[in-house]
Amino acid sequence: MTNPYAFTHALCRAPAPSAVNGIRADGGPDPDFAGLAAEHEAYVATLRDLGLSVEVLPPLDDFPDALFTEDVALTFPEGAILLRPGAPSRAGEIDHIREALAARHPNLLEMTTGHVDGGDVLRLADRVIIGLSDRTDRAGATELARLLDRLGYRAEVAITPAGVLHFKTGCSLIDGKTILAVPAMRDCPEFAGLEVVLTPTGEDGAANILRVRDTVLVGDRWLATQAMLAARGVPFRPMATEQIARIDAGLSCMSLRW
Ligand code: CIR
Repeated sequence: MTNPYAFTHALCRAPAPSAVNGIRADGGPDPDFAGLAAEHEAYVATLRDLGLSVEVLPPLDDFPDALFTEDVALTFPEGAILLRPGAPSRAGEIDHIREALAARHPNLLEMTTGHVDGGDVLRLADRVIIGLSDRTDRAGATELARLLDRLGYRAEVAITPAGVLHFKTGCSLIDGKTILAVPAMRDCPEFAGLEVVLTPTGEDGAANILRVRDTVLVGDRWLATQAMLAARGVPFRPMATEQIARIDAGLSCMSLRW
């Protein structure tokens, strides 16, 4: 059993101006670039304030979604795995992060078949859950489970509900034994043995919190979720996410952590 959020390092990527063209499922309005960049800067500053050593890679204008480094790799103290993102426009991102990862993780493994987005991978204390989704297919999950085994991690494959972009769009760790989940994921069989706390009514968008050491980062407009965390005695920091949410992202997406 290892603590899945005792991070010391993070790898981020600055947003390029093209981030305003990032993928979104509902075809909603573009984010405001200055606002999005400010949200990213505040996020990096917060990770540093929580004690992490954070490196920020240069922006990639050819890849509007490249600021979401979480989707292209998995990082652990024992090594890292380069993934194969499921959106065609994001596939080339891995060629721009391979070198940076290899420099930080000498034990760098690489998927060679199927597709997995890191947003579909939830690390628990004793195992890793891979959620099948529109981005993560069975072949990719099988390949990733094989690579995770080489790093000493057991994997389980779960189903992401239809309409939820990534597995972690709908659930995240509050602590090692407690999951925050949207109601559509309350009966996920892989959560057996864990306490599942549901997002309050109207706050499905809050589910992508990020636990970093003793603190939970949570979207600043999710007041009922914040009240729930406060009632549970969980230290939290409200973060602005309005602009990144316009391109379907939340708080875990903007970093790789180990
Ligand atoms: C995408 O659709 O790929 C980006 N616009 C959002 C990625 C969010 N990443 C994540 O949930 N891990």
